[in-house]
Amino acid sequence: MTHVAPETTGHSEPGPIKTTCPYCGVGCGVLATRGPTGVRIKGDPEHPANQGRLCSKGSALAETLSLETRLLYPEIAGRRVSWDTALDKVARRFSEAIAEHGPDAVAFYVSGQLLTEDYYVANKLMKGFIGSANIDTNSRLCMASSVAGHRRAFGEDLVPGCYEDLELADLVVLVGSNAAWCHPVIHQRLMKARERNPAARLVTIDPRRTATAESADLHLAVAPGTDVILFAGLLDYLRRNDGLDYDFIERHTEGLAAALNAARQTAPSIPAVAAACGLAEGDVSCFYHWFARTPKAVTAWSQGVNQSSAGTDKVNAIVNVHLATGRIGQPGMGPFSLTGQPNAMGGREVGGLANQLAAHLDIENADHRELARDFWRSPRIAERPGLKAVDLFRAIGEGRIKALWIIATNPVASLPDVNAARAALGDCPFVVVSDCEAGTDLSRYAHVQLPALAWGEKDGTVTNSERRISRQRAFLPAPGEARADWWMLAEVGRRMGYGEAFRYRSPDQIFREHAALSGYRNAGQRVFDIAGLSGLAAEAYDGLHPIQWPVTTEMPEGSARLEMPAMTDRAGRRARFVPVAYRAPLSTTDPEHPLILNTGRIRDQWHTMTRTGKAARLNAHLSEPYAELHPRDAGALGILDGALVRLTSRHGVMLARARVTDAQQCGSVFAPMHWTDANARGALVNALVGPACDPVSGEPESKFTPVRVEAYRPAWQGFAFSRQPLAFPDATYCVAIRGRGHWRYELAGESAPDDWGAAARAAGGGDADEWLEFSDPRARRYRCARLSASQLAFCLFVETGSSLPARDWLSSLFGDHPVPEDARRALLSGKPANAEQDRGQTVCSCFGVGINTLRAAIREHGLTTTAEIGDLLKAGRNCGSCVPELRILLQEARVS
Ligand SMILES: Nc1nc2c(c(=O)[nH]1)N[C@H]1C(S)=C(S)[C@@H](COP(=O)(O)OP(=O)(O)OC[C@H]3O[C@@H](n4cnc5c(=O)[nH]c(N)nc54)[C@H](O)[C@@H]3O)O[C@H]1N2
Ligand SMILES: Nc1nc2c(c(=O)[nH]1)N[C@H]1C(S)=C(S)[C@@H](COP(=O)(O)OP(=O)(O)OC[C@H]3O[C@@H](n4cnc5c(=O)[nH]c(N)nc54)[C@H](O)[C@@H]3O)O[C@H]1N2
Ligand code: SF4
Ligand SMILES: [Mo]
Repeated sequence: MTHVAPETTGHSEPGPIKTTCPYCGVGCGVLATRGPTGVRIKGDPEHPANQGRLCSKGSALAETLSLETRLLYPEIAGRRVSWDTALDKVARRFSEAIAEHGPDAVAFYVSGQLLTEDYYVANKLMKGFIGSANIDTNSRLCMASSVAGHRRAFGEDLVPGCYEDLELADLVVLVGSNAAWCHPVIHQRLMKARERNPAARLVTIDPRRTATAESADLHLAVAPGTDVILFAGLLDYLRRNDGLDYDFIERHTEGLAAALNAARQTAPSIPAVAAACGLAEGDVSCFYHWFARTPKAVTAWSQGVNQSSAGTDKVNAIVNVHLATGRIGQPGMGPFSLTGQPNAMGGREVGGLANQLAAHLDIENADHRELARDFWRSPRIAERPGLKAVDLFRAIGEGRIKALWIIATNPVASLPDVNAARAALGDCPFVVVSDCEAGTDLSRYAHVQLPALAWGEKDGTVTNSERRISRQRAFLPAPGEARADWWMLAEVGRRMGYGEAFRYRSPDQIFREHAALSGYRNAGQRVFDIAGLSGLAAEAYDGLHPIQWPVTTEMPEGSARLEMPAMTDRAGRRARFVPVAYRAPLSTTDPEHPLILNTGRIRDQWHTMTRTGKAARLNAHLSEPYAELHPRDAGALGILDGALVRLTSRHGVMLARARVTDAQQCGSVFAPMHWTDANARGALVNALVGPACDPVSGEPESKFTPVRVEAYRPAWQGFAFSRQPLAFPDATYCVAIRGRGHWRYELAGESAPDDWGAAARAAGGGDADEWLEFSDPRARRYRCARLSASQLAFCLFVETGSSLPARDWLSSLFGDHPVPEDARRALLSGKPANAEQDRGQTVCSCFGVGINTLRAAIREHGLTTTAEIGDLLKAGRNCGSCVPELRILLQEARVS
């Protein structure tokens, strides 16, 4: 089932709709066109964030729009009901819980993937009408440390810079950011700028040698968690080497002396910094020297900074060096937090976090509370901060939350210590889940499920990392009975007795209200002010061009940069230095858990894979949960590249495929966060991660978990391919990967069936004109294949050892064509007769170019540039996301 194409409804093909990519915080503009063969997606050349570019995920958006696994109707206890029944029930259960136990007995847990309008309504309902601040968001796991750091430094959550600054800078420092994979279009803009300005330098600070680090002039592979020392050392170095801008400091800041003192104690010398951070002295002094003598410097960061028990201190250690040098809010200069989700920034504008109010008003400030209440004409207002995500789930576990509504996020996959979160949800008396998808790991905990509009159907605004508000526009009809999130929230608000305040008919009304609140009794006190947009009529809202806040009567065109310090000066505030001292991560290794687990993202998947997992080409890049280990650690543990491993922490266990690489530092392991029970049994990384949080921001320490890694030796392992989805209930490890025309399963189990032939027929039997089988009981090896109408329909390869063939060739046989005779003969060997045909693991997902093909072409044709690779194989020529990996292959060839 797919969205109905316009032809079938008798309309002619409409022109492209301008919208915004639903993935990362870069916020790329997208042109979406519905045509007879489906939806076509292109980068919007007029959108300032991407100027026409899209990364691999954005380019594959059209492949993620199928309705096959969508939640399309409201359900209570798994049975379809009408919207009225569902909404009445939600409103009643929330009202009853509040009447009986007070407003703090209910909670919302929402998401940076909501539109600003949805987010605004959720926050207004909870803080202004229910009267509790128990609304928190997955931004707690993501941006909270940056928010807290900004508020400590600027008195408000402000990101002074813009993307152009990264291009104008002569020095860009990326801290804890794998931008080549996670903010690919920013990375591409950066790479282009370096071509224009070859003197510009890039420094990356990351324990791992990532694809981003490969493109840098200097990579500082810091010991995990030590960034505060590195930046405190930089501040002290600037002091010692006449690098401070005392004029700026005196006029616009406060607190320098204490910050300098703390810096000197934390990081007294370059050798001390180098030793504490595990770096070479020469590299530290090179970085410090470059920073000191390059006025146009931008320091951009992401989760390697935020997701730490010292995350807020890391942010302030970075902001301190920019304040000390006066490099802020000017072209090519500044501290720059890269946001994760498409509307991470918008959620902060409406106050979606439990310790904010709305429109950058402070919940701790009585005047601000009065202001919001007055504007909303609400019966009450939350008096104090609510529960932050990890505390919220702890409270649920303790039975203190009687009704919970989860919207657009999957806490049983993405929260730390998910086993505890699962137990908590299982005991919660009333759980509502709004999602676009059915059958997520979360859905089984829902008493009520509400079907939400997805990207392409929903309509509203989002704000990207550079404060740019863009429209997401619908270009598809609403499927089934799916409705907008703001509508569900408003309907529940109405049914709880707050009809007057929730009488919204369309998102433009909500946006106008949000914009008006930002300007309400503001007079320059709050830099977040978009009152200039509060008069947008529906039509103007529909046509809104991307615009950066603040937008006021004085600045109707918006503001690329926050003219800092002018902005904070005008608000009557000085920028503050925050003294920071090093605090070690909260969990420590012990002989049982000697390695540090670092977690994060891969290039072609988005979070829990509910959308990217539908696109075959995105699944080809890195298809399986993996754990990256340094060769020395792997050697000591007897772990081979490609073997299965078991990771154990104090909280849980996970299985994954080992990748042995010296890009990983000794003593640490990296595992991606994407796989969930919905597509991989036994491979959930957050089963391992503990609940330790930054004491200031409440953000979990997702990058530092002590673990043990050991070889996993199952009784059997193998893989299967099938045209239909299958179940392998006896496998302990089972990863389902959607390919083109087939499903692939990676499997392992602890007890083998007595008769593999019977087991295979039970799993993948069906109409067969041919059943090929090979079995070698002594080698404990079994292989079979089923052909139907001369096409390959199913195959299974299992054995005790791990000498299984590569999967690419078999997967290529699942097209619409009969299996050719020579391939049929080679089928059960799993390898083509001519071995050259095995492309190897996919590197370029747009054109399906594999690593073996690339290596061979580089060797045989003596290719030396990515342009030459593009000319010959097209790889890297569409979205460009694989270009950093192509460079690594060229480099590898040069070295050998
Ligand atoms: N492909 C893809 N892109 C995405 C997403 C996705 O799911 N997939 N999600 C989006 C979201 S919501 C977010 S928040 C962003 C995240 O974007 P990033 O923060 O760039 O991504 P991560 O992989 O989480 O982590 C970044 C790096 O931090 C490093 N790191 C770990 N510990 C430390 C440390 O102590 N110090 C330093 N300096 N670095 C450390 C890790 O090794 C990792 O390479 O990506 C966004 N973009
Ligand atoms: N170990 C570890 N854990 C992490 C991280 C890490 O680096 N390491 N990163 C953390 C970070 S930064 C983040 S942002 C989180 C992300 O974690 P989650 O927010 O849990 O991940 P998603 O898969 O994005 O979940 C989104 C859900 O919302 C649904 N959805 C999408 N759009 C809409 C919509 O418009 N309306 C509704 N109602 N539903 C929608 C999707 O179908 C999906 O089920 O994970 C965090 N967890
Ligand atoms: S960089 Fe990629 S994922 Fe991020 S907004 Fe742009 S196209 Fe989407
Ligand atoms: Mo995030």
